[in-house]
Amino acid sequence: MPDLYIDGEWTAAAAGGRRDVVNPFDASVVQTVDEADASDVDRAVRAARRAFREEDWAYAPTRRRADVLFRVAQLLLDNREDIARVETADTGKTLTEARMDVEDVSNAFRYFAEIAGKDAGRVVDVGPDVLSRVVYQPVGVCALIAPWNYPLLQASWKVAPALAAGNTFVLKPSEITPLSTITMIELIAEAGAPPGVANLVLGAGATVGAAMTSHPEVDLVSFTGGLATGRTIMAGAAEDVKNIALELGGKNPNVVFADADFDAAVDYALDAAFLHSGQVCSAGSRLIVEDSLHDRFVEALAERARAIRLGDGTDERTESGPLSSAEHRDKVERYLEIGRSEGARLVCGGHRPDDPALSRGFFLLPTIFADCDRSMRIVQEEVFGPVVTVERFRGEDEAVELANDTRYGLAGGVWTSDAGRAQRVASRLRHGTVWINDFHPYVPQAEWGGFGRSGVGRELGPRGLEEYQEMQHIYHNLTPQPSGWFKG
Ligand code: TXE
Repeated sequence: MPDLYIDGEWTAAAAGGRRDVVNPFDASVVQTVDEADASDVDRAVRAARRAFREEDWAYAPTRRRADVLFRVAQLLLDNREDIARVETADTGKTLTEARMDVEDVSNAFRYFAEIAGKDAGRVVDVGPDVLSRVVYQPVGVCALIAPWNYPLLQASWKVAPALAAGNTFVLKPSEITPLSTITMIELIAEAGAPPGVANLVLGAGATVGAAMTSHPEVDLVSFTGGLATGRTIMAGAAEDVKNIALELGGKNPNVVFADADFDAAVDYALDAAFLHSGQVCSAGSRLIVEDSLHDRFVEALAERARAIRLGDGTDERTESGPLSSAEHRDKVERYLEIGRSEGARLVCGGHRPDDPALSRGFFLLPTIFADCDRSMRIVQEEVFGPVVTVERFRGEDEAVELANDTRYGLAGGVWTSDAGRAQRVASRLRHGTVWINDFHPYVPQAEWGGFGRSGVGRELGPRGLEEYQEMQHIYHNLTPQPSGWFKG
């Protein structure tokens, strides 16, 4: 079966392009898929426009769309194991994490199905002769561009609200991790989305992605990925004044006070930094530890980091997989060099594993740099690998100052047993999500997104739906009379 999905049909790329999808565990080819070009994007966008105008979708009762989303949520669970295995082969992440991702994706579909019709807008009181309503309308045709670290999850945070609000879309997963997204589109079709509502194109960002974001028939672009690409997309969207939502990652502080529960804080600092080899937009890659606790904390963290079991994601004993691609590992290795040359002290890791069983995969050892300071690039720039930097602080004010000394602002953690301090520090952090005595959890009911250069707009929560809605004021004069403004 061909891999592009346009106007309700599975179709090959017009120019016959193909691309190998590689398993990062051993560099083997998992599958070869169709590779679109700008002409396929044009077909897909036109199909989405047609469906927006003609299909029983954009202006159908909300129930119609919610039913489709509820069905997708169930189909995802019915196919959980198969999808998780595909995601593991594509990304290298552990099966345990991939299974959790599928459940989270199902929850996102269910959440947006539940809230789709909850808020019908409001009636504005203008007096008895006027019915004045402020209502929500779909934005139109959406270009949705997802990254490779959580391919299915991040696509679903766009697809589910876009559908719930009555939009049609063209979706592009990352060229290196398209497989689980193909399955998701199959399930959306099976769940009853009309032809042209959900369209899928595969291919490179510079060609296919750029054709999507510059297409004049696209009304909204939602993108998750790197800062540099986000800037390009934002500049491109200006031409047609498209609506835009961007999630661009972070350099997320994890602040540990000396009165924190030591074992829990060490354990979560490990998760924060090394889950999915640090390829998480909210990774706690910047550890900030109170001076009096610092040495003991770093020692305990390093002992645990050295024990992380790297391996094949399908092996249930594996705790962490490889990086997603050879190119991405090259980038992270350049940062290891930068860290060393800036004078950061390498506590553990810093190179590829010696284990011959891992030699074909894109692995790097969990790495801790201590004695870091905020002027260092390794502290300021998103490395997006299994690399954590450690800084020291004395007192609450310095902790806050360091944690906010970033141009990003996606997420952060605070560890302390003093509830007052926890709340005080949390509300001073300039980050979109703050965890207290925890790290990483998110829930579909709460907005996700960043301050500063972490992006524009929010995903999840009621606001995550609003991103895909236009507000419309409908003013109805119930007793029209001549106005008499012009006398002639
Ligand atoms: O991402 P890109 P890259 C960060 C992380 C990483 C860096 C670069 O620091 O090292 O970004 O990663 C598509 N027009 N994050 O280069 O390019 C691309 O095809 C339209 C953070 O791999 O941003 C893919 O589908 N689309 C992050 C998507 O953008 C374009 C997740 C993301 O790829 C395009 C991933 C263009 N001109 C990386 N160029 C997070 N926020 O979670 C590329 N794309």
